[in-house]
Amino acid sequence: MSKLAEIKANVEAGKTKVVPGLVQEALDAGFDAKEILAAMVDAMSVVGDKFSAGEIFVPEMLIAGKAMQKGVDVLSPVLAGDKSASLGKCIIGTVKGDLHDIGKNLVALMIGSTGFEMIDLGVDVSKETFVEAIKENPDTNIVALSALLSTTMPSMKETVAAIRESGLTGFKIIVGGAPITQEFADEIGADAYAPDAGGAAIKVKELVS
Ligand code: B12
Repeated sequence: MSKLAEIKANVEAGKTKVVPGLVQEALDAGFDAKEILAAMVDAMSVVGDKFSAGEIFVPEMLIAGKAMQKGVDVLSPVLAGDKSASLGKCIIGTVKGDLHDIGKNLVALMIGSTGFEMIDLGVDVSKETFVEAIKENPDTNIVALSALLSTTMPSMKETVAAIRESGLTGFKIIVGGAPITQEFADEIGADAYAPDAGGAAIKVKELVS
C-alpha cells in the first residue's frame, strides 16, 4: 500500500495513535503537505458516506475525526508557513448548533498563514458571541463562519443578520462549509464564500486589499 493510501486507511479506521507517525513519515519521504491533507479529506468523505449508508455510527465518525485532527496537527507547522505579513484580524467560529471543527480549524490555519491574527471562538458559537467578539475587537477586518450541517445553515443566516443588525462595520463576512454554496452566501448577505481552506485564504486576501 502506498504511504498516502496507508494514511487514508488509518484515518478512516480512526487510528489516532498511528496517523501522526504516518503523516510525519510521509513528510520525511518528501510528500507535499497538501497531498497528505487531500488523502485525509478523502478518508473523511468515505467515513461520511459510510455513515449515510448506516454502515458506521457517530462514535466511528468521531474517532475518525480525531485521527484526522492528529494528522493535521503534524501538518500544521508546514501548512502555516511564513506569518510575517500583517493583513489584519480575523474572527472565526462554527455557528450555533454545529460541533464540526476540523474544516474550520484548517481554514483558521490557512487564513492565519497568510498573515492574519486569528481569534477562534470554537464551535457552537451563538450570534450574540460573534457580535460581542467583534465589539471587543474593533480592528477586526474578517469574520469567518463555518457550518457543516444543513440544519445549521439557518443558524449561519441568523448570525449574518445579527452581525449586520448590530450596526458594526469595517469588516467583511466570509462563509463556508460542506453544505454552503455561493448562492446561499449571496442569499444570506455574506460578502464572500470559498469552498475550501486554500480558497478561503485567497479570498480573504482579496477582501482586504
Ligand atoms: C467527522 C464528522 C463528525 C464529527 C465531528 C468531529 C469534529 N471535531 O469536527 C462528529 C462525530 C462530532 C459529527 C457529528 C455529527 N455529524 Co458529522 N461528519 C463528520 C464527517 C465524517 C467529516 C467532517 C470533516 O471533518 N471533514 C473534513 C474537513 C476538512 O472538511 P470540511 O469540514 O468540509 O471543511 C472544508 C470545507 O467545507 C471548507 N470550510 C469549512 N468551514 C469553512 C468556513 C469558511 C469561512 C470557509 C470559507 C470554508 C470552510 O474548508 C474546509 C477545509 O478545506 C462529515 C462527512 C463529510 N464528508 O464531511 C460528517 C457530516 C458533516 N456529519 C453529518 C451528521 C448528520 C452529523 C450528526 C447530526 C450525526 C448524529 N446523528 O448525531 C452529528 C451532528 C453534531 C453537531 N451538532 O454538530 C452529516 C451532515 C449531513 C448534512 N448535510 O446535514 C455528514 C455530511 C455525514 C453524512 N454523510 O451524513 N460528525
